Amino acid sequence: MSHYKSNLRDIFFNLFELLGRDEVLGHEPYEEMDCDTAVAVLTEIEHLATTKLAASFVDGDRTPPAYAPETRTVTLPETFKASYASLMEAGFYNLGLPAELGGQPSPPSLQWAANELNLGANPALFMYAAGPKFATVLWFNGTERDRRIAEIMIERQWGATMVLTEPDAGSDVGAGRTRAIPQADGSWHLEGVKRFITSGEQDMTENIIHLVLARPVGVEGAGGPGTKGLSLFVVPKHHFDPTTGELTGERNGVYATNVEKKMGIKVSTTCELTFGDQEPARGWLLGEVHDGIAQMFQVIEHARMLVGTKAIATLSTGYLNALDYAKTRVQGADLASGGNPDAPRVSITHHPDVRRSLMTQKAYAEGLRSLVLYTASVQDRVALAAAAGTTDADAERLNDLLLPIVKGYGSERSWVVLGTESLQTLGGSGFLSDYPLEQYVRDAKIDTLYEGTTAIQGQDLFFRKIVKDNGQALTDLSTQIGQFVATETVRVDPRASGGDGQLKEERELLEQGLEHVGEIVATMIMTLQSASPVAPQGEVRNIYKVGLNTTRLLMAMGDVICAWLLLRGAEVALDKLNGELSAADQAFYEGKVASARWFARTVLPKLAAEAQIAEATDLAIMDLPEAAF
Ligand code: ST9
Repeated sequence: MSHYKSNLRDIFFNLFELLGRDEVLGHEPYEEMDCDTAVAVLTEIEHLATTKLAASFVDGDRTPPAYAPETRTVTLPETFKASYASLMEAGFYNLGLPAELGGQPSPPSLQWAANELNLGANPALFMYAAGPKFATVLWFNGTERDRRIAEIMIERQWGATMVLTEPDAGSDVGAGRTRAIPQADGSWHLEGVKRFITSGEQDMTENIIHLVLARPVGVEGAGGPGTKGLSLFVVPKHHFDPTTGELTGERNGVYATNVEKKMGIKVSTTCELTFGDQEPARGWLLGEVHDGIAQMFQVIEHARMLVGTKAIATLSTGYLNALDYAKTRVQGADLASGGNPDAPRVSITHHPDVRRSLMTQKAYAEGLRSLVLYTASVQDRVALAAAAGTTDADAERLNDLLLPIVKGYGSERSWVVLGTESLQTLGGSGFLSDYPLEQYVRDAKIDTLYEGTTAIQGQDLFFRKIVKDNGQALTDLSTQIGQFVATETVRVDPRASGGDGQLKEERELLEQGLEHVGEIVATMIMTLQSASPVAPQGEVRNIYKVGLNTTRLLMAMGDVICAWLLLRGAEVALDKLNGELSAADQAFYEGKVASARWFARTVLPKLAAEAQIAEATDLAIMDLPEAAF
C-alpha cells in the first residue's frame, strides 16, 4: 500500500473554486491546457505519484546511496532508479518548459499543483529530475551555445545542480572562495571545494550540469568581494560535443569527494564537490561576469518555492495517514462516559484532544496548500504579462513578498505540526518505522534549513521584501485582506451554532490579526529608523531589536495570510453548502468551513501576544556575556 496519501480534491478546490484558475487555463498562451486537460493531467500525475513514485520512498531511506571514495562515485538503490525512470518516461517535466524547448506551456499554478503530488510521494526523486527545469536557466540567460546545451540537457535528460555553498560560506554566500581562472580558449578553470550540493553525484543520468558560483581572478573589474563578485559557470561532469551532446569520453575535473550521512531524505545525495584537484575543472561563463548572484537567484527563488511545497506536501500526507490511523485505532472509553470501566471502547477520533490535533493538522495542511497555490496564482500573473511582452510589477513584488513566507513559514509550521501532532496521533506506533510518520519528520526537517534557513527567510522578508520595497507589496496584500474583512456577506452556514452564520467572529479575528501584524511591522520600522546613525539620538545597536523579531514577523504574517485564504475558502464552501450536494461534497465543504473557523479561533488570537512581545523587545540578551548562555 502506498505511503502517499494525496489530496487532489483540495487541490482542485484551490485551483478552480478558490483561485478561479479557469480564467487562465484554456486561454492564451495556454490554449491547449484547458481545465479538463489540467484535471486529466493532475489525475494522471496523482496516480503515478501514488504508485510508481511512492514505491521506492521507504527503500531510498533504508538503503541509502553507497559512496565509493576510491572512484568518487555513488550507487543509488535499484528501486529508486526504477521510480526515476517512471518519472522521466511520463514526461510531465515538460509542463514547466517553454514551447521552444518542447514544453507544454502551462500556468505556474498548475505546475505547483503537480509538483505537490510529486514532492509528497518522493521528494528526492523530484529533485533529481530537475535537470530540464535547470536547462531553462541556460536558455534564458545564455548565448546560442548555451541555448543548444539547454536543448541537449532536455533531449538527453541530464541531471543538474545548483552549487553555491562552501565549507565556510553557507548563509553567507558572498564568503565563497572558489576561484575561476580564465583560459585562452574562452573556458575557465575552477578551483575550490563546495559543500552540501544536492544531487551532486548519482548514477541515473548520462551527465550532470553543475551551475557553479565562483569568483573570477585576474579579470579587471571582476571577482570583487561579496556576492556581487561572483559569476555563474556551467561545469559539466563529463565533457561533451556542444552541438550534438555526444560525450567525448573525457572526464571533467569536478568530483564528489564526500557524500554526507544525514538525519533524513537519505536517498538525496548531499555532496562535497571538489574542483580541479585532479584534472582541470573546465567551465563556461553564463552571461556576464557580474550576473552570477542574480542568475543564481533565479534558481534559488524557484527552489525556495519548491522547498515550501515539499514541506506542505509532506504535512498533508502526514495528516491523512494520521487520520486513517485515528479512525481505526480503538483505545479508551468516551470521555463523557464518566469513568465507567464497562463503557464501550471507542476509536480515538472520539477523544477531544485527538480531534484538536487532527483539526490542527487539517487546518495547517489546507492553509499552507492555499498559501502555495495562491502564490502560484500570483506567478500566473507574472507569466501572463511576460507572455504578452509586458511586466506586471505589482505581481512580481507580491510574489517576492510571499516567497520567504512559503519557504520559511511553510517549512517551520509543517515540520512542527508533523512532529507534534501527526506523529503523535499514532502514539508509540508513530515512532516505529512500520509507519511513514517518523520518516516524514526526518525528511521534512531539512526544509527549514536548506535554500536559506528560516532566519534568512525572516531577514529577506523584512529587509528586502518590506523595507527595500518601501512596503508596497505589503500594503497591496494588507489592502486585499482588509477588503475581505470589510465585505458584508449574506452567506449563512446552516450548521453554525451560536454565531451569526456569516463567519463574523472569524472576520473580526482576522481584522485584529492583521492589525497586530501591522503593529509588529511598525515597531520594527521605527526601531530600524532609531538605529540610523543620522537619526536624533540614533543608536546603531537598536538594529539588534529588529533582528530579534524578523522570524516573529515571518511567522505572524504566515498565520494571517493562511487565515485569510482559509476564510475565503470557507465562504466558497458556505455557498456550496446552500445547494444540493453529494454526501462526499457535503462532508468536504463542512470540513473546509470547520478548518477555517478552527484556524481563526485558535491561531489568530496568539498574534496579540506576538505584537506585545515585539514592542517590548529590549537588548538584554544582546548585552548578556556569551559565558552566561
Ligand atoms: C541548497 C539546495 O540549499 C537545496 C535543495 C535544492 C533543490 C534542488 C532542486 C531545485 C530545482 C531548481 C530548478 C531551477 C529552475 C529555475 C528556472 C528559472 C529560469 N530574491 O541582499 P544582498 C540577489 S542551495 C532575488 O546584498 P548579500 C540580488 O541579485 C544553497 N534576488 O545579499 C541582490 O542584488 P540586488 C541555498 C536576491 O548580503 C544580490 O543577491 N543557499 C534575493 O550579498 C545581493 O543581495 C541560500 O539560499 C532574493 N530574495 O548575501 C543562501 N536576495 O540587491 C542563503 C538576494 O542588487 N543566504 N538577491 O538586487 C541568503 O539568501 C543571503 O541573504 C544572501 C546574502 C546570500 C543573499
